[in-house]
Amino acid sequence: MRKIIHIDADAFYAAIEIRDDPSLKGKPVAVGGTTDQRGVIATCSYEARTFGIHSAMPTRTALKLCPHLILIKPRMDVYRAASAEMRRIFSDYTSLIEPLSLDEAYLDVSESTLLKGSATLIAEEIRRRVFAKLSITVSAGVAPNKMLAKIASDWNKPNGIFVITPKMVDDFIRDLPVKKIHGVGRSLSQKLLNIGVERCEDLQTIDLFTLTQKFGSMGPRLYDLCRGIDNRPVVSERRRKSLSVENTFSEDVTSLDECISKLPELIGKLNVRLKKLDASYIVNKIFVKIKFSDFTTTTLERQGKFTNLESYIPLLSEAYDRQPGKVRLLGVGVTFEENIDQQGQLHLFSSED
Ligand code: TTP
Ligand code: MG
Repeated sequence: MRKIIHIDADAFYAAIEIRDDPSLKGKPVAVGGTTDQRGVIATCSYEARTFGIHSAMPTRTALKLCPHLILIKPRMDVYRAASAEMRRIFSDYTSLIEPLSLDEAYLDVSESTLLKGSATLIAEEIRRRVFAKLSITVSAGVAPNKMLAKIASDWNKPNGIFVITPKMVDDFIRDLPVKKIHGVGRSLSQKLLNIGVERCEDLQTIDLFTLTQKFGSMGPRLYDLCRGIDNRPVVSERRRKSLSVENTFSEDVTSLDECISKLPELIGKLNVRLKKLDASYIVNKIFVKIKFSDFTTTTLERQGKFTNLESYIPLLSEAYDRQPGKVRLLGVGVTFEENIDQQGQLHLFSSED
């Protein structure tokens, strides 16, 4: 029997903003884009949620629901740093950590002997330590598998914990609405409702063959999940060594200037993907890759940490000059500092030094 903890910070981005500006405490606060057409809410405080505001809602709509909503621009660097701090705390209990996003992770503490091997005590201690270190609250779910742990962390949110012991699983799952299962979205839960299935107990009455006929590859998974069975392991994130974005053009690009004109879009995409990584990823080199029309490929890298146009243009010019001509594909990328462990600690000296 495994012991899995799911940790999920409460109103994460908003909580960080309120922490850094206590005058916001108790007020409806949202973090997100401005009111132009594309602006959406990333998240909001629980006070703002009472107005019906939620993640992914257009900012305009949110302001209609709550005209005195305090809107704050996201500060991703600060959120990433907080995320790395949280993971550092998790790593004191297990190395089996699977982050789902900046504020969410599964921990497999089955092998941990700390706190008498009690997953509940570990989860409580993690919640206390995150609050002491970061002044934000996280909720925790403790259960024998990932599916149940994730449901449990939501059960007493915010600032709560819920434990599903192996003995409780059968009773707990029976009453559970199927839409609470991670992966059962709105359309699937509607389909299930159409055949009279609302709770897991209802789903348990349908045999595996019928489920597979009706729901394809999701069938066997539903069969297990509605019985509280989920054997997916907690998989630690493999550390990336590099990150790049490339584009194969529908028509060859024929000059350096034209290549340069393709850079802003590529760099933009690269930066979007870089922002999603936690603060333990530190860029140490940037590179460009060119594939010419004869399929020969060249890459050129340079020490540097800035992923902007000014940094990439000289690199691209130099790489292009190696074989001026037609270009099929252009890529931009970065490599990361490698002497960093999963907890974001920099190890500059190896044991031989
Ligand atoms: P969530 O954990 O889904 O939300 P939350 O932490 O704000 O609130 P709670 O867990 O208490 O319900 O997401 C974590 C962060 O990810 C969130 O603070 C902002 C960001 N996010 C977005 O940018 N867009 C989104 O659509 C969602 C769901 C989250
Ligand atoms: Mg959260």
